[in-house]
Amino acid sequence: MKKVLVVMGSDSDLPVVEGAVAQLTAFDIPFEAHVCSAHRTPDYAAELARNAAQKGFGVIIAFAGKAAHLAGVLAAYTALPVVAVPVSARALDGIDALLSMVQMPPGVPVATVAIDGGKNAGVLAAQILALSDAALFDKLETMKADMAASVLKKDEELQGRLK
Ligand code: RP5
Repeated sequence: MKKVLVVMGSDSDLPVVEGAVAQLTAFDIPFEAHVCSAHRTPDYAAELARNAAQKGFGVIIAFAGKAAHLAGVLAAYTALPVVAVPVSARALDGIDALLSMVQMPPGVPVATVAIDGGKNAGVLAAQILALSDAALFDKLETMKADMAASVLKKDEELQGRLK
């Protein structure tokens, strides 16, 4: 199976990164995680992205807050799909990072998930890898069925309480 490359702009992003890592682990998806800043270590960012495909990665997930250029810079150096996670910071609650990530120029997209949406980044990365992995696709279908069952159970309980 292809691996997922997880890149965060700072170790202060770790609480959000953990949501994605938990999801990748739950699906038994191999991954590597690195701290690498688009602004503080631009050469390292270029190196990670340039070498990712040949190192067996199939998807990159990039986490950054504030003026969040990491996902876009990684996408500039690779044809692999990049999932972008805006991380909330105190001043602007993540709107700054969200807008930085979502407004990419034509030809260089990144797939931006919700502010602090680490879990969904893990799920989306799994969905991309599942295009060529039937066993992983089955796990995703099971996850969706479990979610549906959980909502239906809550609906049933609500009906009981309202009687
Ligand atoms: C961004 O700036 C990082 O992704 C982080 O979200 C934010 C603050 O970084 P630190 O000052 O905590 O290293 O580049």
